[in-house]
Amino acid sequence: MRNDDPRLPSSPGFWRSPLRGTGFTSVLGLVLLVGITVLFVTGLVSYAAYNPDLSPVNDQTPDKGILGFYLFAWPTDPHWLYRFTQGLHVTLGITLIPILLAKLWSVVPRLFALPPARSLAHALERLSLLLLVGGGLFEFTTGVLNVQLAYVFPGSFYPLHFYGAWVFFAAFVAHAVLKVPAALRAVRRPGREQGDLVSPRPGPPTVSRRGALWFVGGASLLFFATTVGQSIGGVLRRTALLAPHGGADPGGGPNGFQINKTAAYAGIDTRETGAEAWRLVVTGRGGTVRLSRAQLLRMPLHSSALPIACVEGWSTADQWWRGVRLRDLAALVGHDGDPPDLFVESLQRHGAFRRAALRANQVADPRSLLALYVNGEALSPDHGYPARIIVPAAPGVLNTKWVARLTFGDL
Ligand code: HEM
Ligand SMILES: Nc1nc2c(c(=O)[nH]1)N[C@H]1C(S)=C(S)[C@@H](COP(=O)(O)O)O[C@H]1N2
Ligand SMILES: [Mo]
Repeated sequence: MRNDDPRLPSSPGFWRSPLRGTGFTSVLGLVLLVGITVLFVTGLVSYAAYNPDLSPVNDQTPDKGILGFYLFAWPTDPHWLYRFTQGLHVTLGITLIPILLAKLWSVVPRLFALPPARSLAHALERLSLLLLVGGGLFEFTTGVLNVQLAYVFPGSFYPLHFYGAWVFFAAFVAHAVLKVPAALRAVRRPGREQGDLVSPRPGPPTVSRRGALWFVGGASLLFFATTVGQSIGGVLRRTALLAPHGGADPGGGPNGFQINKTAAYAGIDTRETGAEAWRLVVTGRGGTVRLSRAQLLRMPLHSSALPIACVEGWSTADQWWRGVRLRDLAALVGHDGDPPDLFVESLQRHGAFRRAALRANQVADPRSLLALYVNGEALSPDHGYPARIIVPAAPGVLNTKWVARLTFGDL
């Protein structure tokens, strides 16, 4: 049932670009081989950073089952760890988009080839390609939408992107095992294009293969240059033209750094955060204490220079936080020495990030604070006044703002 009518995409003669061939596909494929492997690894690592096995409030994918086999206690060193892994994940993902699209363009004639299946083996192979192409487009689309629109799929983004990653990567590994030998052969012996992808009736060239690769690489570089500033922060944030905009304007001064959700958005009323009304309720095996901000300020205060690093890929440079050590608060309610896990609750009544669980190693770190000041000034309402959590190396989600209650104990 071979189709020879060049007006139909199932005919090889329909595809006329003289660029197509194993060599062009292989260069792009080898770049993706490295890039997508790094994406997969940083993705899994960033998932581990939530300590999703610690508490259901940290995890949006409770049915992860054996896919959570590799989870470990997320470390607190180096203090920029999540800033690095998640910045790399998001920036690299965006940078690879032009290469992925070019790779798909280079093999698109194959997707239309008829008959759909010549044998059972061929049918299975095409099914795996469906998972590869569909899975790839799905992972890139859900990733970009989440970064750009800030959690478009509330609650469902994590499971979709997480399970999708495993399906996609399984198909990717199978494809790489089959194609890497041919790809290496093709790039070692450049020259005339070979293989079934070469058009039987090529049109006149409008660009050389080298020119086309420069074009794709240039597009990638442009995506990189207009994204990476959001992970560096400070003035370079303004170069991140592709990063999400239109969020709250943090203004200048000590509190003048990126704001995720404003106090108004979170429904925080200034009447609840004033000196009269606000009390921090701390509970542990030794009982419960209620502390005003003034009482907290009379405890030993410590400083740590730590960034905020969001899952969306943006992060701030180190900010100078000052407040009470979490382990000192643990000691206050009967946990001297080795502090246990910690369950944190915000004044905020609705929304996914009003609660978080921290693991014992995070509580024990002397840089982990209930912060009262940032950069020498009281926290602004949008950065969590009267008090917020700040923990080294952790994702922003664990840095709960407008803290109302701390419960120490093994989770
Ligand atoms: C997101 C990742 C990728 C997608 C969506 C993708 C998709 C495809 C598709 C649909 C085909 C055509 C079907 C076939 O020939 O079996 C193909 C062919 C090919 N791919 Fe990939 N691929 C990806 C990654 C890679 C990687 C990592 C390599 C590694 C070198 C690679 C090398 C090749 C080669 C050499 C061919 C055959 C070209 C020819 O027959 O002339 N691909 N790819
Ligand atoms: N109560 C509460 N705390 C919160 C959030 C929230 O929505 N509510 N957002 C979290 C997220 S996702 C991030 S990235 C950081 C951002 O902190 P910032 O707004 O001070 O930069 O706060 C975290 N703490
Ligand atoms: Mo975040």
